[in-house]
Amino acid sequence: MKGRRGGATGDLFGSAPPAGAGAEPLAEGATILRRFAEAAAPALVEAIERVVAAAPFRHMVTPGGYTMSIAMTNCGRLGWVTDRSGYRYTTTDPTTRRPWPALPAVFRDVATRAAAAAGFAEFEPDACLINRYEPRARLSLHQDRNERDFSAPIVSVSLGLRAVFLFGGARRQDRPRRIRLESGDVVVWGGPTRLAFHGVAPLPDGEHPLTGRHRINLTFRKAG
Ligand code: MD6
Ligand code: FE
Repeated sequence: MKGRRGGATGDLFGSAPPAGAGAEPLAEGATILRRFAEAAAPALVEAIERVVAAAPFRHMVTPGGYTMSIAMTNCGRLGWVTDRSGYRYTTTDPTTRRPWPALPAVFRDVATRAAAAAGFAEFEPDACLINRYEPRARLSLHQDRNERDFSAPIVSVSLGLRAVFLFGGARRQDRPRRIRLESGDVVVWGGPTRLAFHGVAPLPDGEHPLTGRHRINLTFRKAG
């Protein structure tokens, strides 16, 4: 895929970038690691397929009664869910009534390496929310505040179709910055802007060799 990125970060295929390489500050405590997960992306997609075979994608309902345009599932000890009674983390998938599938080793590996590259050496995720966007799907501005401990970062991995990530301020009305995220880009988000409002603009149509007409986002958290 043609990108507007310059050649400054070099070819990241086949080897992990050294800590700090390609790290782009987004806000205080938030860092973009461009293409950090590009080499691991095919293995991540395979692992997603195994998770989804056990815990299928589903469109959850918000407390306000709206069905989300994003399809979601989870892996790890805890999974994020929403229904008419609210947002929360559960140990059991409400659809299958089984525990969420375990965090695949390749997931944990990418998440902990990315956290370390952004300065969070101790990150141990216990939850991974898997979001699947189809063209026109979007995520309205929200804060992530269902986790117990806001001192742990969130590691967010983008796969497949590119999206525009909206990064706002402490108040919903703050006009968000627009950040293009491409396949393999990782955002590590912690510290003072941990509670910033953020979202994803409606996904443009397209085709990606890894994911077809989808974008998949993994968000790793220490939720419990
Ligand atoms: C997404 N991400 O990129 C949605 N939240 O599909 C999020 O809502 C998000 O990327 C907290 C931290 C990083 C994120
Ligand atoms: Fe979020």
